[in-house]
Amino acid sequence: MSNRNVTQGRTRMTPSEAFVETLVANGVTDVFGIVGSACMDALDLFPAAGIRYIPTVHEQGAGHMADGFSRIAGRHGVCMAQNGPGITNFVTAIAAAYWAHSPVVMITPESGTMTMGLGGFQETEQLPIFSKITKFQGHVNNPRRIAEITGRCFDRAMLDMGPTQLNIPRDYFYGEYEYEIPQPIRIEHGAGGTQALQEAADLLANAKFPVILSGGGVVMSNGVEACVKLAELLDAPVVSSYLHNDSFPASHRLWCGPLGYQGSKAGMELISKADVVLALGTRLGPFGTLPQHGLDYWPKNAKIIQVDADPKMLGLVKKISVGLAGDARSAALALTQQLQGRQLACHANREERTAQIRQQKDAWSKELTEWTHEKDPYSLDMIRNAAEMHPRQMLRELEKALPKNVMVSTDIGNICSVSNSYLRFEQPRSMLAAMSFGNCGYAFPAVIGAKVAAPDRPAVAYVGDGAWGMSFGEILTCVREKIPVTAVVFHNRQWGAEKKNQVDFYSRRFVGTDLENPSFAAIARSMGAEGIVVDKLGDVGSALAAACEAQLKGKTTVLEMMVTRELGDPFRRDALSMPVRKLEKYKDYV
Ligand SMILES: Cc1ncc(C[n+]2csc(CCOP(=O)(O)OP(=O)(O)O)c2C)c(N)n1
Ligand SMILES: [Mg+2]
Repeated sequence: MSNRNVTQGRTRMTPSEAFVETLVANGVTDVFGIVGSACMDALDLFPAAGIRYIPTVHEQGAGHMADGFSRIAGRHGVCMAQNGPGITNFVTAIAAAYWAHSPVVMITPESGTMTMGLGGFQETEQLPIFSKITKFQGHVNNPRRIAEITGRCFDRAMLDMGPTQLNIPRDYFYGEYEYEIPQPIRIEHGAGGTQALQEAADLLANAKFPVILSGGGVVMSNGVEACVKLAELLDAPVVSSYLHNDSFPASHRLWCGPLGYQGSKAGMELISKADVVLALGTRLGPFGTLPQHGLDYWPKNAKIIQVDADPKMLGLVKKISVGLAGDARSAALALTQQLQGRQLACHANREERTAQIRQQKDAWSKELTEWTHEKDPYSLDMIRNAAEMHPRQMLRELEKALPKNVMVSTDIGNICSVSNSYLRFEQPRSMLAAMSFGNCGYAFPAVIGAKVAAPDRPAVAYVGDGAWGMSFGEILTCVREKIPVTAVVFHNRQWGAEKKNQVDFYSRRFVGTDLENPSFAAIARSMGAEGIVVDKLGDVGSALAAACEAQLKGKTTVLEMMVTRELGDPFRRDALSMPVRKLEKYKDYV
């Protein structure tokens, strides 16, 4: 039997007890990691405190699971591991969480204070490694402060929306002291400056073609409804920021799809016409607004109103007219209130704008349906006589079969990126992606964490075969811990996204990009999951539906999708140059 009542008032207890009580005070129910002796004294108390400890295959997986958990639950994701190698295995996952603004608390026990610096067992300096990828690092410098500093790490992860590190010398779990378990401090972000709100409202009131760019901050602040209200008041088209496709309901007449890599042409066409853009809850990261589909769509002469909870993001990447340091939801509500009952310039051309939205959306939808395969020379060569499915057609079938309240995570790869055009959601906290850190191997562990946060929702990961090699070990976690999810693996026998660069810039000289794979379905079955090979378009929808159904019975399924080697547009056309060779021996490598 567990007891979730937190000890009140100053009480004598051990540091392990104070630490665990502080986790409970912060609502922690699940911790991901791999056991180690360094924190075992505290771990021993988890069951009694009502905390589930979920052992993973790799600490990177645990970090991504904590990240996925936090994004779906809207509260902390927690991971913990052994000092030294267990902690260094967290690096990639914490960097991803940092750029995704996920409130992950990473607990890093470190070597004991009496041997530190002597180069003993599993010793490394654990704070510098994470100094640039955490919002706050709490180091317990005295066991009497373990509750205080643990509490602060939880407070700061929410306040600054990002990962924090709780570093505890392993000998500081022992002893006996007086503690008061701190109450969590949760600070409400306001709507932004009064004058800035006034200026923003004036800009919107006078705008002839306002467009709302709805970002991750809208999801994180539970602000989708507020964003919908404001959009309806203005009748403004709404585009989502890159990989935040769940920041506006896709069935809404004002929804125009995501911007950025493999995003919606309709959204891009419409924002290019804007005279005022309200960038709501987005840092306007540089990758998210790169030209796409041959469209350099960012409206350079438009007035930009940017709302971000982190004031340092305001005007950092794009020139802005007004900056609101505030919460996306509060800002949307405040702007709606200010604009209600006011004369709005955009109401004069409402019909014309509504027609444009409809026309752009219809055109893009038609184009997507007709875009059955890639048409560049390499892709045409690859699909000649190929029996496998075209990735785009397969993605369209998946899109149609995704259950209504599904959570989808996507990895980094060519097909995963193309899927951006085929992922629409009705509710927030539904899409998980590796975001701007862009690490392969993210999607599968992230969706496992998501499933722990929302066991009743279907959970689906889209993963390329290369990235799958990095992450499929976590099937064991699904099976051992009974966390049923569905992995859709795009088997194209290549590190496709990188191969695309070799096609475009290196005359199809393929170095390190071809993959020979075993049967991923058979591997899944040998690990205790279900494994299904799908090689016909007609089977895609039913296979996905069955796999989602199987989650209800506790079954994890790997769908191995046999697809051609064709490739969509590359990630970084902006960042590569045609090769130049000066030495005779390399002269042919152009
Ligand atoms: C950890 C990591 N290593 C390397 C890369 C570089 N990279 C980006 S996409 C990609 C290829 C992905 O291949 P796959 O998962 O098979 O998907 P595909 O592109 O074939 O659809 C690689 C290697 C990366 N993003 N992350
Ligand atoms: Mg691949």
